[in-house]
Order: sequence, then structure tokens, then C-alpha cells
Amino acid sequence: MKPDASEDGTVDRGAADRETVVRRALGGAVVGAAWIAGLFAAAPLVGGFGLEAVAEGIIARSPGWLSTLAIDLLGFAATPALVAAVIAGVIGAAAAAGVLVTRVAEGEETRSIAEALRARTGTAIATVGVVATVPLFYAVGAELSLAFVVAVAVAVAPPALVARRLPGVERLRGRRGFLRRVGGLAVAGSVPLAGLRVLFGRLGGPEPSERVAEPLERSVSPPSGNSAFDFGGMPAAVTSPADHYVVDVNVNPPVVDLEAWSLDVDGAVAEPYSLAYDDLVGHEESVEQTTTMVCISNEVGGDLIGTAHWTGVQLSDLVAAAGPAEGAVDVVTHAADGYSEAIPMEIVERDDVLIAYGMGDRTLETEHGFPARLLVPGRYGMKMTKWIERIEVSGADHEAYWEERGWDEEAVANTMSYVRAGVREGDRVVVGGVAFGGLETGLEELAGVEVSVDGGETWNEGELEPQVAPHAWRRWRYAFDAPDRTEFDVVVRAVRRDGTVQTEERTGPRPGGSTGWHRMTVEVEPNSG
Ligand SMILES: Nc1nc2c(c(=O)[nH]1)N[C@H]1C(S)=C(S)[C@@H](COP(=O)(O)O)O[C@H]1N2
Ligand SMILES: [Mo]
Repeated sequence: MKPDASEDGTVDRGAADRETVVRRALGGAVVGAAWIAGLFAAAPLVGGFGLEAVAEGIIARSPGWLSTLAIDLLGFAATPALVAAVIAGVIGAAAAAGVLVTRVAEGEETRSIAEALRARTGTAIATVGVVATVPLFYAVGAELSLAFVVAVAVAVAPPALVARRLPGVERLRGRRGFLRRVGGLAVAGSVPLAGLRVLFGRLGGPEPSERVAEPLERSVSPPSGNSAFDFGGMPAAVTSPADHYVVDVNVNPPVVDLEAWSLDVDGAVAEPYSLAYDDLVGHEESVEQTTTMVCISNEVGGDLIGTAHWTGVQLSDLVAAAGPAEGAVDVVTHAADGYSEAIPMEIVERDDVLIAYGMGDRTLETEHGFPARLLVPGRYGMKMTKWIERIEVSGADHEAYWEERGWDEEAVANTMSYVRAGVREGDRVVVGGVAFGGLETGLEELAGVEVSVDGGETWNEGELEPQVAPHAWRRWRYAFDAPDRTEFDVVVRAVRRDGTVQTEERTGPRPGGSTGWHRMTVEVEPNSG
């Protein structure tokens, strides 16, 4: 029903006003969305999506308890969720602006501004757009250049054009017509913008190096597991790089330009120096090491755990070559994404702490830290800085990224054991999983696991796979007679060499990593024989 078709003018004016407000809000939202689409299309030209930089800026500036709360609630989806929130915020603000600007513009006193604004909507929006866009491009690290100018134009043109094409509220008849126009603009706009994004992606921006995940020159010999532990859904003894979990604080991993990259060793040292990539991968003192990594945010039984065969150089060798000062306390590793981690000198001196450049028989994948990352066996993954570019020897205690956010500084991986698989073998059933942790020095290895298949009523001794490497997880299995049943309430707990049993007490990941026994219902095929 059209507002003017009714008899009672006042009521209908109210309805008409409401519809006007909704249209203005929608108009504003569409203009805001067009700007976001423009920013996205221009991203490859300036090296990043501006709103991601906003989200990262919020994370970097927010107090530790807040980002920690977000991570508690959302896990490591916190950053993508924040990007989504920033996008929603921009669209919301644009919708509000759509209503307010026209409101203010219609007030008596501002009549002339109103006319001016209305006549030059495109120009006004373009001006606001430039003012909002330029700082974002600087925030993603772009420098003034032709590409920068083109990028600004690409970001600002869509909202300006959309604003001009949005029909004035007065001239719009019917909700459908308005929505159709808005929808049409969205479709007509996204196609060329998507095309531009792809084109710019091809033209500019840092290309991932050809040396990412290229076969290593030296041959490596990853250990192989015992095939008795390869049944059902059991994880491989050594996780393939493609299957290894990934945890980043930022949405996109930094793409490191190898030409410009070097590994700088400096700080409280006699002779600071830099290593080029070739110096690192060709390093004579390279060693291989199979290491399990688990994220401190992993819940009991979670998937953020994996084991890889790494090649690298001992951190102690790299630091010694620079001549660390007497009073050196920490070594701080700095990464290309702004991440940093500190480890005390006595850990640095361990021979199993590596700067790794190889994973499996290849150089690192971008997401696992190409060109180089730190490995600190036995500690949680947060200690293992990826995309490392600087090793700073420090005379003072350093507050690192996660510490500032309320996580444990030492981050020694707790003793843990997880249920992973179950399979029928005739009248018998085999269940299995992995156990890890409490491996501070590699000497206090796990002694065994105890397994319950009745929800913790009775316990049995499981069988541990012989250790494939000092810092690798141990796979476990337990086989038992079960000719008739198909469902089992499996619980596992690890036992350490000193006789202590993994704690039953359930705690969440923060601050020192989750604890508690893992319990899982395992289903197997019915017995056919
Ligand atoms: N530079 C940098 N290093 C980082 C991170 C990061 O976000 N940036 N995440 C850390 C965390 S929390 C973990 S668990 C491990 C994960 O390593 P992966 O992604 O190779 O499994 O990397 C660590 N190193
Ligand atoms: Mo982590």
C-alpha cells in the first residue's frame, strides 16, 4: 500500500518516514559496502586489505585480558571474527551516516549545505573516502607510488559512483524499485571489482617466492613409525606438512620477499651480522630433528598438535657466532608479522633449539614460517616464532606477544594423551591415540599410558610406540577382547617416567595449556566372524 493512498495522512506520514529512514540507512550501507569492496579489490596493489590492518591494530592495542577473553571465547578464529566485526561496523556506521547526513542536511539552518551536499554527493563521498582510505593503506605498509594512487582511486570510486546512482528518496516509488536498484548496483559493481582484484593480484604485490616448499638440496631421513600403530584413524608417526595444523595471530601469513630478507643477529653482541637465505639453507652445521608441536590453546583431545621432521641450524651456533655479551638474559626472536617471542639464555644453549628452514624434504611452506622459524622442543607452539627475521640478544627480560596477553611465559607442554582411533580385528578391538608432553629436556620421557574402555571404571596398561625421536609424541594402542560390543567409552592418561600420572583436573588452555584426561566414545564395526 502506498503511503498517499490512505485517508489518514498523519499515520501514513509516519510510515513513509520510517520507510525513508530505512532507505537512507540502506543507501548508506550500500555506499559503505562499495568502499569495502573497493578496498578489497585494491588490496594487492598496496599489500593488504585495509580493514584487516584495523583489526590487527585493535588486537595490538587492546589490553591483554581483552584479547585473551576473545581467544578464550572464539579460539584462534578471534582475528577473522574481528575482521568480520570491523566490516559490520563500517557498514553500520555508513548506514547511520546515510540517515544522519540527510537528516542534518534537511534542517533549516543547514539548508544550503544540504543543497551543496546533495548536488555533489559523489564528490563529497569521494573526499570522505580518500581521507578514510589513505591512512589504511599506510597501515598495511604501502608507500606512496603510482600503485598507491591507483589503489586509492579503486577504493574510492565504487562508493562515489554508487552514491550518485542511488535514486533520491523523493523520487523513489515503492520498496521493490529501491531494493531492485540497490541489488542491481551490487551485482553490477562486484563483477568489475572482482576482475580488478584478480588482475592486480597478478600484476603487483609480493609474489610468494619460488623457493617456498622447494625440494631441499641435502637429503633428509625422517624416521618411520611402527606399522602396528597405523590402524583406523590413527595419525601418522610424522604428520605430513599439508596436514600439520596452522595457528597465526594474523589473518594472512606475511609473504616474505627473499631478495630483501635476511636473518639479523644483533643486540647485546660483540659482532652483529646478517645471514642471507642461501647462507642459512646451505649452513654446514645443519641438523635434522623430529619435533612435536602443540598449540597452548589446544583443548583436551584437540587437533592443534602435529609432528614434523625439521631441518635447521642450532640457535646456539647462530648466537655464538655474534659473541653474546656477558650479561645477556634473553634471546628475542622477531618476525615479519610483528610477532615476537623471548627465550632465556639457558634454553638458547640447548642443542635441540633450532632455526628451522626445512620441513619434511622441502623448504618451509609459507604458513609454517618460510623462510625460517624457531623450534623449541617441549614448549608450546607459541614459543616457535615463524617468519623470523631478527634474533636479538637482550640484556633484559622481554615481554613477548602472548605473555603480554596473559599466557604463561615458560609454556612447557603439559603431559597429555589423546584418544584418536578404534578398529575391530576379529573378536578383538584396538583403540589408540597419541601421548606427549612433560618433555622439557627429552630425558623425562613418558613411561606409558593407562587406558580405560569403560569410562574410567577399570584401567589397563596401553602399549607405547617406541620413541621415533626424543621430542616426538608417542603413539599408543590398547587391544582387548570384545566379540559383541561396538561402542566404547575410552579414557586415557599418561604416566611419566617418575611414576606420576597425568593430572585428571580439567583446566582450559589459559594460561598454561589445557589439562585433564581425554575421554571419547569410540565406535567400531560389528563382529562379522
Ligand atoms: N610469527 C609468528 N609466529 C608464530 C605464530 C604467529 O602468529 N606468528 N603463531 C604461534 C603459535 S600460537 C603456534 S601454535 C605455532 C604454530 O605453528 P604452525 O602454524 O607451523 O603449526 O606458531 C607460533 N609462531
Ligand atoms: Mo599456539
